[in-house]
Order: sequence, then C-alpha cells, then structure tokens
Amino acid sequence: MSGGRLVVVSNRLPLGENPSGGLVVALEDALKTSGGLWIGFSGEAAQVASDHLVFHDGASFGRASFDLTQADFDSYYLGFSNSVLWPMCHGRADLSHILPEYLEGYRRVNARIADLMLPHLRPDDRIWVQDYQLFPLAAELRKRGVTGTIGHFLHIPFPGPADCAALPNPAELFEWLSHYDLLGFQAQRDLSNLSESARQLMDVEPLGHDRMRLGGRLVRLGVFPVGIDTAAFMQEARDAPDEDRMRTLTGAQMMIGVDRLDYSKGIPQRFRAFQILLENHPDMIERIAFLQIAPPTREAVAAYRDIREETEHLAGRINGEYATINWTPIRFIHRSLPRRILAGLYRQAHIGLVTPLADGMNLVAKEYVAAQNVTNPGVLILSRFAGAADTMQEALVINPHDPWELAEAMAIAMRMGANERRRRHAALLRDVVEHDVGWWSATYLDALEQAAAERGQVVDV
Ligand code: ADQ
Repeated sequence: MSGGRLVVVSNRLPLGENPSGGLVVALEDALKTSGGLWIGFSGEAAQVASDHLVFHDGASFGRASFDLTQADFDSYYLGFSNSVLWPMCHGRADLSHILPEYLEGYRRVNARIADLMLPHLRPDDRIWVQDYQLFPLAAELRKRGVTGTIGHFLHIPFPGPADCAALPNPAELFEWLSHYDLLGFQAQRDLSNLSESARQLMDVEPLGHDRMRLGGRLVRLGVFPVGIDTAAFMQEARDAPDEDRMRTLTGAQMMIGVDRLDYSKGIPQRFRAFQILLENHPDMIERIAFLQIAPPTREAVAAYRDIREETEHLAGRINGEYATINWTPIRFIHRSLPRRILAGLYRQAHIGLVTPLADGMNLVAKEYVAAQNVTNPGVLILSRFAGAADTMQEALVINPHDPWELAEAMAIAMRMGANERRRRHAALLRDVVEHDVGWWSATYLDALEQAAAERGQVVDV
C-alpha cells in the first residue's frame, strides 16, 4: 500500500484464543500480512465508560481496545446491530425488534469510538471500517475533522428496497454510507441491492456500475468476496488425526454442518431435509451420521433463544424416531471447537452441509473444501443464497427452503463416485486457493488506494 498506515476498526478486537466469528478469522489473517493498528471492543462491560483506548501487546500489529457499559452493549450491539440491522440484512424484518433507544445507543457508541480514536490517528492513515455495527463511524470521524481516506467492508448482505424501508430511519443509513470513499461488498447481489435501494428510497442514480453520488460526495463501490487462509487451513487438515481411526469411531459416513446457531443459517431446514432423506431412502439408515456443530450466540436476543429451542426439539424428535441401538442420526454439539479439530472433522466428513437462507459469504464452505483429501474428497452441498455460491458452482447448489431438493442432494452426494467428486473438488479448490484472504485484503486495499487518489474530484451527474 503506497499510502500511510492501515488502521482497521471492527466491532470486536480478537484478544482470546480460538475465536469463532468469521469476521475475526478473516481479519486476523489479513492484518498479519499488512501490519498496522486494529481497534475494537474488548469484550468487557465497564461500570463507567473509559475515556481512552487500551493498547495490547503480543501480536504482530498494534491492538487497541475500548470497553462498553452494559447499557451501551445492550442498545448498540444486541439492540440496533443484532435486533434491527442483522434481521433486515438477512431478509427477516419479521424478526426485528425496533426501539428508539437502540438507534440512540448505536449513534452514541459510534460517536464515542470516533472520540477515542481521534488522538491516535495520523493524517495519512488509511482507515478500514468493518461491518454493520460501525456504519456511522466515518460520518462521526468527518465531524471531528478527519479528512483522510476511509473505506467500509460489509460482511453480511446489503438489504434490498423492501428491507431498507423497514429500517427505523432509512435515509440515515445512506447518510452514514456517504462519508466513505469505498464501500466493499461480498457479492454482486449486495451492490445491486444498494443501487436499487438508493434509487427507490433516495432517488439516487448510480454512476455506472462502481460509483455513486450520495449527499454530494463520490462513493466508490466494489465486490470483494472474502476468503480464508487457505494454505494454513489445508496444512491444519493434513496434520489432523488419521482418517481411518476417526472413521471407526463413527461407523457411518459423516455429514457435517458447522455454524453459529443463527436463524439465517437454515439449521431447522436441513434437519427437516435429513428426516425426509431417512424416510425416502431407508437404505441410508445407519449409513449416514449427521454431526451438527453450532455454538449458541447472542442468546440475550429472543430470536436466538427461539432458534435454539426449535433446533433442539427437531433433533430430539428425529433421533427418537430413527435411532437404532447402534446409531444416532443427529449429533448436535453446542460448543466451539479448536480449529485443528474442526479441520480434521471436515476432512473425514463425506458431505459438507452449508445451507443458509441468507449469508454474506460463508467461510465454512471454503474451509470444508480446503480440508479435503484430494484423492478421496467429500461433496459440498451449498445454498444458492450464500455469497460463496457465486464462485463455487461446482458444489451441489441447492435451494435451502425446499427440503425435498435438499434431501435428494444428500442422497446424490452419498452415492457420488470418486471421479465426479475429484472433478468437482478440484474446481472448487482452485477458487479457494486463488481467492484466499490475502487476495481479498490486497484487492480491497488496492481499490482503497485508487479511491484515495481520486478524492476531491468533482463528478457531474
Ligand atoms: P459468520 O456469520 O460468523 O460470519 P461464517 O462465514 O460461516 O459465518 O464464519 C464462521 C467462522 O467461524 C468459520 O471460520 C468457522 O470455522 C468458525 N466456526 C463456526 N462454528 C464454529 C465452532 N463450533 N467451532 C469453531 N469454529 C467455528 C460473517 C458473515 C459471513 C461471512 C463472514 C466473513 O455472516 O457470511 O462469510 O462474516 O466475512
């Protein structure tokens, strides 16, 4: 990068071991290679919000954290971020919960983060803001006199016009976005949603396919599909405990799902499809074992407690109905596992099941592919609604709302011959290797550099 230092800001600063959020995994890898300062929430609730950032050693780049009071955490994070923005961005306005104090808390926390950052910023910093919790940050920094380059990357889908219109004050979202020099998205779908929402709600026409004039400012737009640290993950999987020994522990071919327990991930839908598989293909009984790993998140939000109850209930019912003395159809683990163990489980699973109803990208799809043994790879079943489906067409791409189609895909995957599995896997692996997390951050930062060079130019509409 030809400009100054890279400053990354994200909701959560990774301080602990074994982080399970995709954003954390992706950014940690990206920052290792680019150097710079990473600012984020410490994870600590404070009695009184402190007036300075706390710096942490022990990483190959600078890390600085802020705390939040419980009230701020409740309104900014659980409230506006995860009870309003998350459901709207995932097409679930029906699960949103709008309260005026959520929006106030969201604005207040973003303003405070800008205050805390200000003394540590240099004029030539390139600031890269991550995700939906921090949409207003650029506007707050601009108010405080920051004129340097600021980019944003959205890890989740951008809402179309109907979901944007369901936000409490949709015009404010576009005002927040207008202060960035570059807006990055996971998939073309998101960029199109932004253009369409701006056109319908704000009467704004895009300028070609990659820029837009918002509030009198020029904003560049781009698609940058996030990847994983592919080489490291492949190595991790090769070093995992040997496959034959693990196989005897399960006795059947394994199908694996790995997700945060979130209503966007389509877990009940895949349980129902699995039940249809067992019903329609009795030869699969005792031959397929479904392992679902899903650590609960955001349990203070009611919709997340509901999804936990629903999935536990379904798994219990299916197990009660189909289990034999020697075999349990679904094993459901509510814990985060170390990456090394996860890599080994992916490698021995004959089917990787990634069936979100909406998903920015989905890194599990890429991890599953990277972990396979190339001479005897497993089959990826992938929802067409994951951003990953744009580039991973050699998976069995399915509609997760249709349990019959999904059950058939499971049966096809169980029976797929080694030649076809190898052909599909080779194509998928090529994409995951070429477009890894290093490629993602380098491509984004190049575009941010170009945006920096173009700043100040007046564009006539
Ligand atoms: P997430 O919604 O968290 O991320 P995802 O992309 O699947 O979804 O990433 C999850 C990550 O957490 C993966 O690396 C996975 O291995 C890990 N993980 C999940 N369950 C785990 C468990 N039980 N134990 C250990 N690790 C676990 C958001 C967006 C996605 C987008 C990412 C990155 O919602 O669409 O792909 O950010 O941009």
